[in-house]
Amino acid sequence: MKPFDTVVRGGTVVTATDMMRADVGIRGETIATIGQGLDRGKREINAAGHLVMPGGVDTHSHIEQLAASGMMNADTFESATRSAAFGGTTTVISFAAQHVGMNLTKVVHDYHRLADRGAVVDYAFHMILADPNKEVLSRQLPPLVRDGHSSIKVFMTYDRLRIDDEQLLDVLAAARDNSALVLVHAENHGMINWMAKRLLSRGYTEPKYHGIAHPRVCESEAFTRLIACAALIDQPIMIYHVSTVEGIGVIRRARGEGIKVFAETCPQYLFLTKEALDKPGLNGAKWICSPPVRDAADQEALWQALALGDLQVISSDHAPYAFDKTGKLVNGKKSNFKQIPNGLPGLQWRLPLVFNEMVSNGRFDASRFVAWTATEPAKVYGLHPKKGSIAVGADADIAIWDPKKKVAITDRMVKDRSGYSPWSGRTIQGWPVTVLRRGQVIVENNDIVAKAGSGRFLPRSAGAAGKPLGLTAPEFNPRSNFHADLR
Ligand code: DUC
Ligand code: ZN
Ligand code: ZN
Repeated sequence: MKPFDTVVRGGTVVTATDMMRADVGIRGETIATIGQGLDRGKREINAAGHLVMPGGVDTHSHIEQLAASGMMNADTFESATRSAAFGGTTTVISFAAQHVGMNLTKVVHDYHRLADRGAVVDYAFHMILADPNKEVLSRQLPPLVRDGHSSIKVFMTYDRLRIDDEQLLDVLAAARDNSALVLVHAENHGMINWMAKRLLSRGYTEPKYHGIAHPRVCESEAFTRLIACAALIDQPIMIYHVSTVEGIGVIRRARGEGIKVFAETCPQYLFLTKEALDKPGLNGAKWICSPPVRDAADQEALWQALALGDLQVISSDHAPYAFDKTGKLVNGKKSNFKQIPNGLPGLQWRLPLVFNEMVSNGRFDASRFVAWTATEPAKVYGLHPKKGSIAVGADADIAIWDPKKKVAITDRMVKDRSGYSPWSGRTIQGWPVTVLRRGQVIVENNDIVAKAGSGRFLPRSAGAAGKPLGLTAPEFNPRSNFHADLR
């Protein structure tokens, strides 16, 4: 038998279902053996006292992306994925963002070029469709899905990106025809703009009013409409960044009725409340994201929804903007909340924050942590079993966590290009001290040692999550629609 290239020895291996004292033997890029007393490897990593977990899978991150505001966000693929690796994440899915008038094939090609030269962790793309016309849906989309871009993201709000209900139905139908999952930013656009105008016209311009401009009901209303559209087409959907009790209620009811709805939330909704935006001057801009952060009762409801399986994934929604004129303050120091780009940096912080709450504070256990941050996202998006678990034959993407290490978060620690952490001032316990990507150590001794461009594209098919239920709405059934052929 060939010797192991690397043995991670003496740690506690954690999967989404089990925890066991075991060594992990790696040959080449994959996990060859999990067991006790493995033969020596060419390289030995002592994991005694540490947790040996799959590298995180972050399936919602905006990288080097032209955003809704028309601006580029702060990161390059290199800076974003270095920050991800430093925080224990070894796979990211970011976006290839089509804006109105753009050719989708070219868009996807261009994002590939950026990732190919910069990424230090493995990556895939969701395709954002802002202009789902006939040419895009019938000619450009099918070969792109076949090439491994098996998820389509759409927005129900944001002036430059949003699609209306008719376009949403077109996208859902095209996704069904091509076996792709549909991911949605679901908020009621009209309510947001109406509220914003009312606030601004009365002089309420500060960052804290951003949250007030996104009434809670704009989430549950959009979820309801979205789910009705998805059920009509029988197309599975993923609802992004759930933030409210009411939104959870809509998802729970739909899932209870057997509709195929997946959903995620993010650390900002689990750990922040709207008071975070109530800072002097424009300082609250650092915490402006959409949907906005809400209240303590929403946080509890989100944890409960995760526990009950109504939400399956915790992603970062990484969308970094520096707190200066290249980012949050692009419209000057007198900006109103509508003029501030939306988004928080998150790739570096997602896992440590969630680990701190779930494992160190004892809210759940390490297996659940692995499930919601690695295994489930990998399954939903067609990356499992290659990614998202410690298993024989899987890619050797491993984060070795010191569960005792205390870290006081400061802006100086930031590896992305936002220049600040929304979490500065918090102390957390637990940190991924050593990170391997496909068998290669990419983080050790507080240092990132991966080369730009060493990350690899991960073509995916939609897998079980994207498979329609096979339920036909009466209007599509020739037996109850006067024999019309509508499929
Ligand atoms: N909201 C989004 O929909 N995308 C990026 C960041 C944000 O706050
Ligand atoms: Zn969004
Ligand atoms: Zn997003």
